[in-house]
Amino acid sequence: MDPDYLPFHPNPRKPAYTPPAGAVDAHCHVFGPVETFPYAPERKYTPCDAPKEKLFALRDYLGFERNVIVQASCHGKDNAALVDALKTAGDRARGVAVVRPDIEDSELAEMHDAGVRAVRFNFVKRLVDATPKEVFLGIADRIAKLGWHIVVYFEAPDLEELIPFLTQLPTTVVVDHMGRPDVTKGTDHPDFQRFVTLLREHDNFWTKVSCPERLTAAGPDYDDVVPFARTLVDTFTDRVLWGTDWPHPNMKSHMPDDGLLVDMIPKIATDNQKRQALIVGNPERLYWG
Ligand code: 0GY
Repeated sequence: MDPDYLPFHPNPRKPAYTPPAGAVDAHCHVFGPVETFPYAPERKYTPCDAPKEKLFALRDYLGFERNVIVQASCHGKDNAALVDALKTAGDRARGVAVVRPDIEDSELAEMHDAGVRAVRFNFVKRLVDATPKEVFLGIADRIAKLGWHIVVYFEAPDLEELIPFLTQLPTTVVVDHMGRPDVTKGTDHPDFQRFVTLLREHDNFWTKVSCPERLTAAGPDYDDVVPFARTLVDTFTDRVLWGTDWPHPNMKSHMPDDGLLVDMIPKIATDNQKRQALIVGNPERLYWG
């Protein structure tokens, strides 16, 4: 089965920046291998296999201790590859699953034992068919009882329409990739300011300052994305997470060097206290607390 985008970087550089003890890559994926964990028939793209062994080797190489592994749309609602990776990693990983509304309590309990602590609601139209809001609200009520939270993925132009729904959610809500701003418009643009206001007015909202490689217009070293990430880290220091997004599904323009991504951390979190919160304290509280 041929992947329909680029393979992940074969030999990322060793980052100059050394993460502190306990550092967490809070957004990454495992894909396949397809013979063991087939891709979902309803998927919108076919990824490159990105098995757990490669993820854990990259974690060690980049100087991280832990991962938060996020179920991506190419595996649909079959979380087998995710759960398998979590069981292998033990206390060194936590997971974010995508679940069916009729999932059994026993399945949720098994996922919890493996390390799942959140569900993901995906609103990106090129990645998934739409799910009715009532279905998401039903799932939200069930997982809230387990102490889990919700990760949401949408693009900036869709935020305005989503706010009434998002602000009903009963848990912590983590927004992937800074709500995907159009970085050519600048941090003052109403779309990004709407996102900042959402976080300011609702202290259950967090965000991942991740994916410069998707958001950039300039390309590596992604300096055009830094002001967005830095604004969020400066303003909401205790509610930000960082992740590589390895193996970078759907990246067609170029494949990022994961070492370069790690070297962005000091640019977006400009002192030790902010870096400690971003890559140790915040993920620790949310996923290991
Ligand atoms: C990401 C981003 C993407 C893919 C998915 O679930 C997914 O397939 O999240 C994307 O294509 O923007 O966070 O991995």
